[in-house]
Amino acid sequence: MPAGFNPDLSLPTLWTDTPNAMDRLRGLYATGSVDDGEAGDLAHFIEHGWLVWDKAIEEAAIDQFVADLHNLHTQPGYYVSTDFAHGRAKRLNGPTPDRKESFFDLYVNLQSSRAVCMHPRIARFLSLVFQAKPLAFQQLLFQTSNGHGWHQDTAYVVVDSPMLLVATWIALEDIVEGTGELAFYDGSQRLPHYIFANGRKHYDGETSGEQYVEDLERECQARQFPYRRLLAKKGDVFFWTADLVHRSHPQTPPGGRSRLACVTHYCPATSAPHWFSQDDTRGIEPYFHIGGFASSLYKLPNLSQVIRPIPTWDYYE
Ligand SMILES: O=C(O)CCC(=O)C(=O)O
Ligand SMILES: [Fe+2]
Repeated sequence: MPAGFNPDLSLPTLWTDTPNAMDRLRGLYATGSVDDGEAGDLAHFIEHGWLVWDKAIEEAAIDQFVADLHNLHTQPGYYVSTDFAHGRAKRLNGPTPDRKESFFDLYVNLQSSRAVCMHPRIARFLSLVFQAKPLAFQQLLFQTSNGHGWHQDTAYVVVDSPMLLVATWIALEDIVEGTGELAFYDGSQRLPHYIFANGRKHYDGETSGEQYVEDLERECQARQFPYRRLLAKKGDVFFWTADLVHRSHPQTPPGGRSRLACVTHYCPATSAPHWFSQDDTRGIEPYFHIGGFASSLYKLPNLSQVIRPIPTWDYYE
């Protein structure tokens, strides 16, 4: 079967993505499981597929994270980044500062990353959505926009139960229009499931990237989902659910300007990222009883010291 939308398919989802989610929310509210503010946040998340909190992360926490980011080069070989400079997938960091590439899973070695992406307020909201504690399992620290085209994270961020996924996008500076700000189609989490030629929701490596992008955009426009751009301020937190269609808004010249943001993907701790099938990356590091961390790049649990990534053939020094 060629890739495309399948209106007949139904998969287990977060309760917030079920058709009767508002009834379920009424139950949580009536029994005192959520307060007024949380009920409002959940209602917005249910209806729109996203939620934004203004200035939810304390300035000092963000500043510490950014300071640590600018010091990564003092520990060469400990951090994994993209390698757009050489047209490759990944590299280990070197001894000189890098202000362009995106860094993966900084929560493994930086307490300042954990404090931001597993902020107690974030962990609490995710626990309500998951009805389990959150497991953060994939993070990208963007220094500039990578120019991602339209996608749903379910295509690239793979959980054993694919719809049990939420992400945050946390602004580490005031985001300037034209620098590739996050953009999304409001309500697009309600599209029918997009199924690749492999019969799954994750990208099959065969369908052309352009076709996928065009299919998503055409369907969102046909349904008249409003197009929105996130001009976030430092400390703002944006949540989105598994299938919300989003991208980097195209940059205006000059490209490559700073757009400091931390994106983290979470699943309920009762689920598992697909790579838990490999023994050496299956570990979970608990975090103050509010959540946990896993990483496909490092062997956890071990947050008591700074650790190196598991060596693989596809890193370049
Ligand atoms: O920050 C962006 O522009 C998009 C990031 C994204 O889509 C992701 O990491 O899932
Ligand atoms: Fe994404």
